[in-house]
Amino acid sequence: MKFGTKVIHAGLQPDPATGAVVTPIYQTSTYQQKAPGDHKGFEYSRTSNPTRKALEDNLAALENGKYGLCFGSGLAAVDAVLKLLKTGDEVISTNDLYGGSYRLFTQGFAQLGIKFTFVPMNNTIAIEEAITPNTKLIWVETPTNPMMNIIDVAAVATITKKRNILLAVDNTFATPFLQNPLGLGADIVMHSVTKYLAGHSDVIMGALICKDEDLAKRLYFIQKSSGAVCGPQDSFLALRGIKTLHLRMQRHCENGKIVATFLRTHPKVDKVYWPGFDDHPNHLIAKKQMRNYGGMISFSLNGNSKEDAFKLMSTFKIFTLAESLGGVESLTCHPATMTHASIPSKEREKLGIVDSLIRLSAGIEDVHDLIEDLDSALKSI
Ligand code: P1T
Repeated sequence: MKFGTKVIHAGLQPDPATGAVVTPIYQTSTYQQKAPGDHKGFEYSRTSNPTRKALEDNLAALENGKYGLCFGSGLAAVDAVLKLLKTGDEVISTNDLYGGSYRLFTQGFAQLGIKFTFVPMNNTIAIEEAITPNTKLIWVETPTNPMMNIIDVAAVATITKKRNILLAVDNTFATPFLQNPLGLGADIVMHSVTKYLAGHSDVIMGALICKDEDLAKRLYFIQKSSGAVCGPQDSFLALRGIKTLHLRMQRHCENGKIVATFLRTHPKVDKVYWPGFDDHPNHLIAKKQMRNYGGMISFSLNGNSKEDAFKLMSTFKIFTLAESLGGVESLTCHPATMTHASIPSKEREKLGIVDSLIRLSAGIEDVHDLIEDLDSALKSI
């Protein structure tokens, strides 16, 4: 099955009870048993729920995996991966990543005796040097949030496979429409379903997908034991959103390209970070492992003034100033004060998250309106 068919059909069947073509919202916490242990595969909705199961099977198919698990948020999915570890274990992570993941690592699991080392993941020597006998997990985000660096997943997988280290890839920015990390050698794919997958800025949800049965069993155990699952109504919304993922992603990519190209030629703009540019430092890796370059763009302003950045963002008429990304509507955010505030300012600056850095999520509106919005807001500063 091709991707555009899978989003609509994979893992989904007409409802066995009624023939309903659309997966119903099974708004139930529990299921009748004929005798203790004699049930139809569902016992209690923390463990499994038919609406959530349909979504989990659909996501597993989209990522060319075997097992899908959904959670109450993207961070709950990250949390479940980290619960595979124990005190004394070590994690090597991309140094440029979503601020909430960084906070969970450094202020959550580090307190429990798990050590985190952050390295620029395009430098395989830096990864090799950071590995110790206790390294159990490598955490990759690509494209990275917000600097749009691209990590060569296959190159990192060559390192992890040799040493029996788990490789998890946060595929939120790319989505399975643009890249499939399991095929590049990753063991676990993580998504903030909140973003492009659900796609309409109306759901908070996370997901994990893997191929290995033992790993899936360990993750299912964590999912049901910790209980950070999503509800049936949100599962329904995510399933509905995913049915148009391929169409939306096409438009996000087209609009992203036009927006990035416009910004690059603008005299008030300093740097534009978008992996589709030929001279993006990781463009060749992006070309190799992604099918297109997505709708996320970051840019900084000449003069690097925070006041100008704030003025610009509050002047926009269509780009809404808000956290999050990947919805049909265009959003903008100021990473240093919003999504990446938990990263110490010195670290942020080293990564390029400067005072005037602005992140855009190009939505699927008419691109002429997006360009006009950018143009008139840039004139105001
Ligand atoms: O918000 P939540 O569903 O818990 O997902 C967390 C998360 C994980 N990974 C990446 C790459 C993300 O971008 C996010 C959430 N990011 C934002 C809310 C944001 O505006 O960047």
